[in-house]
Amino acid sequence: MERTFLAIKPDGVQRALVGEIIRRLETKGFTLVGLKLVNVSRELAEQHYGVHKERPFFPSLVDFITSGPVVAMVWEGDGVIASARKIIGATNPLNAEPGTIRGDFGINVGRNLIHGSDAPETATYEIGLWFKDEELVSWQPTITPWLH
Ligand code: ABT
Ligand code: MG
Repeated sequence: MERTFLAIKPDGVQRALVGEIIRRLETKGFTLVGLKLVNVSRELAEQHYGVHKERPFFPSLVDFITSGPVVAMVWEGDGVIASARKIIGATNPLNAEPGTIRGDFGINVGRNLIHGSDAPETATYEIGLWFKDEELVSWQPTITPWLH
């Protein structure tokens, strides 16, 4: 079953959007298999955003993601990687459609509330970077199995 890594960034936590964001993924029908609140080290931030190392915004990106607690999550379900990206919306919240998380709650590209893996390879890399195997819980909803 497909899995993706999602992280509610420090701005999402500070704006009290944790419940709202989790609700949107839960009610869509995806299954939460990993969840923790993390104070992100610079080392973890630099590994997570390694692909952006040469970009001018890299230092401020690392400063931001290490500035406060982050809610790290792994979600499971058919097509969850692409679907979560749709639910999240465009990188720049000003371009994100209403109805998406960024479209409904954000205006600043440097404060875009939530991260979502962008492809199967990045999902595998990011899940392994943020979670130990024993922190992930495999389970099957039995009440609404048709959702999954
Ligand atoms: P993430 O889910 O955080 O990876 O965002 P997304 O995949 O939608 O967009 P990318 B391109 O990966 O952006 C990573 C972070 O860099 C910030 N950013 C990006 C800027 O601040 N300025 C820019 O010009 C670009 C392209 C936005 C993302 N995170 N934050 N916060
Ligand atoms: Mg990205």
